[in-house]
Amino acid sequence: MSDAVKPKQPPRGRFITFEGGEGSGKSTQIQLLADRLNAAKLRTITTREPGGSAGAEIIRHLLLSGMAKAFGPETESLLFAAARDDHVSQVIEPALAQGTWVLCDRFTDSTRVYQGELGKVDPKLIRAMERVTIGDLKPDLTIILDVPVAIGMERALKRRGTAVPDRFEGEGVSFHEKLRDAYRKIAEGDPQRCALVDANADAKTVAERIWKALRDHLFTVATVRETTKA
Ligand code: Z5A
Repeated sequence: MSDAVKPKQPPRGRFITFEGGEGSGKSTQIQLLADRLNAAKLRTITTREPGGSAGAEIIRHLLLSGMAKAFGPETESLLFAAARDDHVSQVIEPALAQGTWVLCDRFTDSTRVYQGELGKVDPKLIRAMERVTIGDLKPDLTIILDVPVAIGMERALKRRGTAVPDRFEGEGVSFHEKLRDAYRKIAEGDPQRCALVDANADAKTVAERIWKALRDHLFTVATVRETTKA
């Protein structure tokens, strides 16, 4: 087929991940950002980890019910990796290839923090699993929502009501403090990819902070040209 009649490939979508501790407001903010991007005519989907594809949702149940906890953090890491592998190949990559923006609630940084920093899984194993599951796929931007632990736990408790805490919600204050520190360290170490956003404010204010971070990181002159051509 000559170049003149080849169907035009849309520009690849952008991949934005959201990270942070419990109750930091990821799900709330992902939805607000998706609404804003869709309104700007940028086709956008939201998804989550663990889960996001049929196979990965089954593994999510295994992990969050606590059934896998007895096997230790290495095995839990392998299960998170298996879920990610399915999610990336079935949902994330096809959407990006079609020019859709993908907003994902948690991704590889969660494994680095929860299983790596807190579970003490060898970083070499974490990196090896990343090579297998995501290859060269790297988020264009990672929003890390930062909130004091007491506030995050209070929000999560309020939302949970009388329901039983899941595998990770059952952890204590010091676990969540270490988590927060680990996320701040990731943001500090990779400022090109990560934006640390102060999430200790009302949802609308946090959404504006995220929009600013997105503009600063992604909407360079080249990106605006590329997306308006699509
Ligand atoms: N995990 C892992 O260990 N390794 C991995 O590789 C991956 C994950 C991928 C998934 O839990 C667990 O899996 C997670 C890490 C582990 N464990 N924890 N904890 P999940 O998907 O069930 O939940 P989560 O990711 O932790 O998110 P969350 O606790 O559900 O919260 P959130 O999404 O960050 O927040 P939210 O649902 O938007 O808001 C929580 C409540 O606060 C809700 O009532 C809101 O209305 C309220 N809210 C939100 N924003 C505000 C503001 N700005 N002000 C006041 N109130 C607010």
